[in-house]
Amino acid sequence: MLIKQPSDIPSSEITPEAIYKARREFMRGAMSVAALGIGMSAAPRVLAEPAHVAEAEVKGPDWLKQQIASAKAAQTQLTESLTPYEHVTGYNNFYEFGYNKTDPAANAHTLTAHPWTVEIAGEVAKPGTYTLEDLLKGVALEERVYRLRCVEAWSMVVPWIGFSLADLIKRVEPTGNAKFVAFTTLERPSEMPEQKSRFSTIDWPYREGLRMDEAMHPLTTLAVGLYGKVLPNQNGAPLRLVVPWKYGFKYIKSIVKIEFTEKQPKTTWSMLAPDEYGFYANVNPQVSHPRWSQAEERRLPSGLLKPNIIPTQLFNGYAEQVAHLYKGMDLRKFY
Ligand SMILES: Nc1nc2c(c(=O)[nH]1)N[C@H]1C(S)=C(S)[C@@H](COP(=O)(O)O)O[C@H]1N2
Ligand SMILES: [Mo]
Repeated sequence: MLIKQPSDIPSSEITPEAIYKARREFMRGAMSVAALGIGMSAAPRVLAEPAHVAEAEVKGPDWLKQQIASAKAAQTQLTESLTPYEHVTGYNNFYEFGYNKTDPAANAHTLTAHPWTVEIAGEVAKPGTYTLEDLLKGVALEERVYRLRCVEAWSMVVPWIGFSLADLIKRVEPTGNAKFVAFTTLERPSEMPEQKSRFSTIDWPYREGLRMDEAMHPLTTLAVGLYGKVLPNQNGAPLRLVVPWKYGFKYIKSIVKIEFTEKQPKTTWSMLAPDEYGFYANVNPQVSHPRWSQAEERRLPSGLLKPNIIPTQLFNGYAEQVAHLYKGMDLRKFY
């Protein structure tokens, strides 16, 4: 995949090849811009090639499609290969639509993701019910290429389209009592078959949460798209969380409520199995899951002949950006 100006890339991401490609892309951009008679500062950033999907397949209002299509590449770009669109949208966890990896892609077409509203509640000066359009008004969307590491020890690299949760938080003005942010997924059994199941062990709706400083971190993203297109339902349309240094179960999908709280909120997986899944869920190769090691991961696409096993990195490779949030904390205790 492609990258942008070398000055935008943190030293940890730089490889000789990356520097070479960045220079080449920069020169190419500068040349085409010069040919148009525009200044150097307008050199285009390089985006992932948009998914090749039929327009009829992409569900969402025109204003959203336009806003997504005009997203710019983020300041820093990862140089690892992207996981192909078919895998990102065909191998999912979204238990509301079934427990197998292919169930969400097969079943999530029943979800009505547009129109959509999100309730902002709790310790905040501007609570209320906001439409998706309200939430995105004036927001400059970015393409952010991040690693996603599931607690089940597989991973992907996804070109999300979204914006920093911090931007939204600032707009709604949390009070001094807001210490945590709690998120809730839609509960609509008529469209989410597992919510009707009498055998489900999950206490719906799906819930997640972050500490306020984690929520305000610039890497913490609200995504509305991927691969240059509106977020497919199986990936959590129309709005889902992305917290790249944490395990995938923190990336709550199809969010209908964001609540600012004084106390640490209850979260779905830690309610279900508190010894196995914690509130923090920071990716950590040294802290094993009670039933398996977290030292390595299977990077998708992965097959029997080419399992593509790679070492897992502390904070999923984002330690330089986030380790300070946990200074002095015992990461074994607060898993
Ligand atoms: N509402 C809801 N959000 C969810 C889940 C879920 O079952 N329901 N699964 C989580 C898990 S375990 C992972 S790994 C990611 C997967 O995101 P993806 O399917 O877009 O890769 O979504 C997370 N968000
Ligand atoms: Mo996961």
